[in-house]
This record gives sequence, structure tokens and C-alpha cells, in this order.
Amino acid sequence: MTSEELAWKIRRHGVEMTHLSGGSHIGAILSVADIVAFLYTNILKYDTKNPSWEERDRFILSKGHAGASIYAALAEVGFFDVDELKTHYANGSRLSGHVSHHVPGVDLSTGSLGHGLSVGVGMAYSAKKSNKNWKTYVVLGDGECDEGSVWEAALFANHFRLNNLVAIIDHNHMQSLDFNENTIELENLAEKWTAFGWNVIEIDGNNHTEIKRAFDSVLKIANHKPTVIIANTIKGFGIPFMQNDILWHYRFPHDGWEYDCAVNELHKNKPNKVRDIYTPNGIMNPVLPTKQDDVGNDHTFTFTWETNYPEKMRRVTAKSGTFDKVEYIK
Ligand SMILES: Cc1ncc(C[n+]2csc(CCOP(=O)(O)OP(=O)(O)O)c2C)c(N)n1
Ligand SMILES: [Mg+2]
Repeated sequence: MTSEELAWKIRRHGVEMTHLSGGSHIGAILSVADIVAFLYTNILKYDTKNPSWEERDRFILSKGHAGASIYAALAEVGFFDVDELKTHYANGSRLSGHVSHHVPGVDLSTGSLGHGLSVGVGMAYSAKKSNKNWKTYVVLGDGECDEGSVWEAALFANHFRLNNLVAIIDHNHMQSLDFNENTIELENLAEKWTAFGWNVIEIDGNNHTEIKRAFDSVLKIANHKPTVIIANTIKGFGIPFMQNDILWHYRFPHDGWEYDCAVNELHKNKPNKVRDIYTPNGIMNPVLPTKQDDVGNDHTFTFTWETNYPEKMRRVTAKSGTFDKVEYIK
């Protein structure tokens, strides 16, 4: 399976899982899908028959609210049956809303932001002390980088020259209620990590060629520093009416136009070899939003989409075409 194929499946499962469960965070799942897919198809060493294999690479999704992306990847590569994904968020299911270590293939439960890098640093440190070859990979949210513990871990990783540690930041410029820059200023993120002693690689995190380039350069780095990949992404990537719209941090695709259009948007870019197990041909006669439906509006907490908008955010807007009127409105 290619990384593009797995990324599509993660997106499709993510829509289904949040739709069925009424669970949140579809925007965050879509944002990180390409990074997760690339890791599970090209980078991580694991054994689906022996999840606690000692030589496996360690992986932590520190932005644990996007747990559906990991569950979908783990099921698709063979850690458990894909059918189980339907139990996401259900009472008694091991596929809890946020990432659970009770799921085979998961090293750390996450969801309370700001802890994953600290634990990852500990893992990398122990590997180094015991001369182990496995690596540690941690995916963080950019809003998560508001947490002080992230920067304490960054200091530690530099101090102990943890060149067996790779952090990837899903830099979608948004957090739960607003843009990062309207919450706590984060820029210049790359300079901050450089100042903390890390190698910094900056890429478009929804582009698989660029993700490959980033991991290829990680292999070539010969110094003793830890590396961070700042992956510029778009929250909601792959479903235009969700892109860069903060509404979809918490809202799930409801019955009707939200679910129908989400599925059909994904089908516009479905790789040929991939089969959609839920709606093989997309949705015939989809419900479409009307002018009264809440689509294309600014849902940020501060309503500062246009006024006083920083130039750098405008670039994100232009790139994604967010708030372009959704073409299939009746
Ligand atoms: C310690 C902590 N505080 C608050 C939250 C609530 N929360 C869940 S997701 C989120 C936003 C995270 O933003 P970001 O890290 O940028 O992730 P994204 O969804 O944009 O990928 C917040 C504040 C949390 N999970 N943990
Ligand atoms: Mg974010």
C-alpha cells in the first residue's frame, strides 16, 4: 500500500468513525493523515504479530485527539480488524476517543496535550543509553506547542544529543477555537526550534513528495542533534468545506449534506486501487447544503478572519482556497 492510498483510507475511516460516533476532531484527523500514512508505510519498524517487539520504533501521537487517524492506520496495516473501527467512542470499546495504549501497536495513551514529547525524549534517551538502534517519532500539534512541557523536553533532547529522536509538528496554524496567532503567538516556529538546538526541516505536510524529502534528509543528517520536521498542513485537508474552518475541530459530519458531501469530496481524489468499504461508489443523489446552511462562515472565537489578519495567515488562506463559496450549494 502506498502512503497516498493509506492517507485516503485514514480520511475515509475518519469521516465514518466521527460520523457514526458523533465524535470530534475530524479537522485534526484530516490534517495529520498524510504524515501518519507516510510513517506507517515507509518509516516505522513494527511487527503486527508482535506489537511489543523490542526492536520496534517507538511512535507517539502526542496530539491524541486525532486518535482515529492512528486507529485507522493500525487497522489498515494489520494490527487488528478494520471492522473494529466502527466501535470508536462506543461504550466498552478499546478504541477510545483519544489514543489508548490498550490498542495493539500503541505505545502511549495521549490526549492531555503537552506530554508526548517528554515521554518520547525518555524513550530516545533510554535507547541511547542501552545502545539500541530503534528510533522514536513524536507527532505534535502546533497549538500543543503552547504547553511549557514541550519546550522543557526540547531542551532535554538537545542537552542529551538525542539524534535518535524525530518530532513532527502538524503545523495547521489552528487549535481548537481559533488560529494559533490569535491564541498565543507561535511564530517564528522554525527559529524557536533552531534556538533550542534542533535540526529543523520545513515542508508542506500534506504533500507526500515533500514528506519523503523530509524523512530522506533525516537519514542523511550526520550530527548529534534531535530533528524536528515542521509540517505545514491544512486543518480539514481533503474536504474543502472543512478546510481551515475551526468549526470542524469539534463538529462531526452529521447526517445529510455534511456527511454526503464529505464522502463525495473524498471520492473526487480516491486513488484507483483503493476500495471504499462503506460507500464503494460515493453517495448517489447526495443531500446538498442550502444557502441557509452554516457553510463558508468564519467560526473562529475572535472572528478575526479578515480584519487585522497577519500576512502569513493570509498565505494559508490563499493556498487552501478556504471560504471560497462551496460550489455545490443549491
Ligand atoms: C492539556 C490539554 N489542554 C487542553 C486540551 C483541549 N484540546 C483538545 S484539542 C486542542 C487544540 C489542539 O490544537 P493543536 O495542537 O494545534 O492540534 P490540531 O487539532 O490543530 O491538530 C485543545 C486545546 C487538551 N486536550 N489537553
Ligand atoms: Mg493545530
